[in-house]
Amino acid sequence: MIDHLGIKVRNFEASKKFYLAALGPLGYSVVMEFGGIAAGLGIGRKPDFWISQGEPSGPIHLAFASDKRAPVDAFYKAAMAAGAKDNGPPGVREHYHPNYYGAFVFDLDGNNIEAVCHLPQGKAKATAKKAASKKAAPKKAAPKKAAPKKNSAKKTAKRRG
Ligand SMILES: N[C@@H](CCC(=O)N[C@@H](CS)C(=O)NCC(=O)O)C(=O)O
Repeated sequence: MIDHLGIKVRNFEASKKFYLAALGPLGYSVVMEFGGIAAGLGIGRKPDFWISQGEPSGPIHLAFASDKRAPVDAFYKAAMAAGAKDNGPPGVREHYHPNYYGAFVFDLDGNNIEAVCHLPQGKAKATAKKAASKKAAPKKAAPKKAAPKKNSAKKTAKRRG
């Protein structure tokens, strides 16, 4: 499992603004920042995507996962409004698999950035509902079996004898 990934960006502040806008719909924010030259973005408190000032080593392809399709649409819209170049609007890419719903943009340095949902439409909602109902009504613990009475076998044996 990949823990985190970092890329160099030519203009740190511009790219920070870009990624905040583009990844906001996926739940990302800036979690850590160092001296205005490096920032770690993530969902919650753990950064898994870092940008730092420097010369990009070459265009990379990076995909961010979403468990719903709507955030993929929102990612594309936000990224385009924040200065991205189009590399493929939101939609199913059946050549990867029948439920591969992705959107592709080129970021400010020409990296191919994607948001992708692998779940069939409607499935994510159903899964979320299931999880919520499990939380609301946790399974009751199975009742404990009554402990056998001590020496009951012996007593029975005595009575018989
Ligand atoms: N314009 C294409 C972009 C597809 C794309 O970039 N796919 C990724 C794999 S999911 C890829 O080929 N990456 C290789 C690269 O960027 O060099 C689309 O809209 O489907």
